Amino acid sequence: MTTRRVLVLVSILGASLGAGFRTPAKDPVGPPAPVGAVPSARQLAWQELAYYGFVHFGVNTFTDREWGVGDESPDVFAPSAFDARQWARVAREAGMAGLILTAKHHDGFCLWPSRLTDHSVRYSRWQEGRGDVVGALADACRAEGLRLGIYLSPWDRHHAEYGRPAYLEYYRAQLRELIVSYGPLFELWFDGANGGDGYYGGARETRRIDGAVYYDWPRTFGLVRELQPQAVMFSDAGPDVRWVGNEDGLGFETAWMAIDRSGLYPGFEGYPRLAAGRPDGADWVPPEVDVSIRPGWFYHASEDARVKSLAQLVDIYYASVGRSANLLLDVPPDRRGLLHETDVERLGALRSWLDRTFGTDLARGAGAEASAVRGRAARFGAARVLDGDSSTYWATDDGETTGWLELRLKTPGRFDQVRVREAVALGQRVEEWSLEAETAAGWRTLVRATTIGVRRILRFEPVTASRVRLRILRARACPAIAELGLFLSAPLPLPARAS
Ligand code: FUL
Repeated sequence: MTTRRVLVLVSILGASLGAGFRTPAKDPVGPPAPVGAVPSARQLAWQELAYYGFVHFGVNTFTDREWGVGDESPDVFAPSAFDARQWARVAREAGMAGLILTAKHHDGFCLWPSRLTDHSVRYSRWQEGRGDVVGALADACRAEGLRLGIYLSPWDRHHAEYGRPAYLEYYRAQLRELIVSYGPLFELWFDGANGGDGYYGGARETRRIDGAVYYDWPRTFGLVRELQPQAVMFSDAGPDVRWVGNEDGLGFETAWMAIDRSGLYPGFEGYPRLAAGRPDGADWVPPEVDVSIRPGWFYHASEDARVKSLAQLVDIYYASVGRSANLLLDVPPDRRGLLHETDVERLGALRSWLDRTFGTDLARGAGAEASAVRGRAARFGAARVLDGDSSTYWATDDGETTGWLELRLKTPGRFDQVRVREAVALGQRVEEWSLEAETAAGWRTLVRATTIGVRRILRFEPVTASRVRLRILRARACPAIAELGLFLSAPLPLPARAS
């Protein structure tokens, strides 16, 4: 036996003997009690996705509209080089976790060969009626390792029975068709828009519905829960994910994951006023930021020169993912049925910028200590914010709602942003915090902010330091901080100067 092997054996024996003789250390405290509303397992999983894509595609792509009237002939839908695999490949390369497709927009045209209507790809000359956009995208997502989500517009400007009970039977049957035919879905998207007028089977009139009662949402939500229990459902009213209240890519600086769902429904008037959430809201319903890479949701050749710049996309990333929301970025396929070259280039530029910025966490390998540690237990120690595991955390004792956590970098690092995450399984706790660094000129406050939530990323002037302190200034209960990272922005190309 080599000396090394003997040493290993001795140390194993020693460890097991030691364990046998020692009185097991009593864990003096358990985890902090949750505060307020807490996420479900499906919400916790969804929150980790952070960034995925929206695909608006349908008759509008060919009529150059944003809202189709509902009288479009199925033959209008005629992509010349349809390739859902290209969408999925681009999305994967862009770092997106999945794609959500408008299986049916307000015009009522179905992108899958539904058995319930003649207003679908089945009645189109495209692929001799054998085409199935939803099926093709489901296959493409599976092949590229992406998740699939479905947008099924409740408002249907084609259907003759819209506004009456018979339409609801149809809507739920459509939903059932989709959720049993295309494998697991990660998100169902229930839009709240309703403009009133439409084709409605030829009636061409205005139909007003009472959004609070007409759709009987609890039944629809129940159907999804029953058949796709892992899927989250989005609407102004959740139940799992809520609208952020604008289409500009802007999350809230002070963002609470909880709201009061009671009385809300998709299309609730005045919803944007409630969109920031409330610290003591009864229901955990985190926000999703939906925004398009172009001015419109659908493709319009006239907007080819108005694809958002890398700098705009970067700002949107910070204002959404950086403010405790998920980012749903729309990239609409063109009339070929392909994502346009400009959009593809821009998504790639964003991915590479994000990789270069967040690829190196300057806090990795740092020493960590805190003003106090819950029960002095290692499992709640300061080092937990550096272990890359969002389920472990630094916490203080009950009632200790302020404190600091200091990182000592091995060598001074230059950084201009911080990413902080709370252990949100225990509810959202922090109300105010700051970040300080010891610079050549002494300790300086780099940033001061309110909520953290799932993740908060804040930028500031670049600084070089080796000691950095996260200060919790106010919290609803003892803080539980899951992760803390420091990063330096990759350079952004200068905007092209107008000639
Ligand atoms: C809105 C719709 O009216 C738009 O057409 C688009 O689908 C957007 C994402 O939601 O409410």
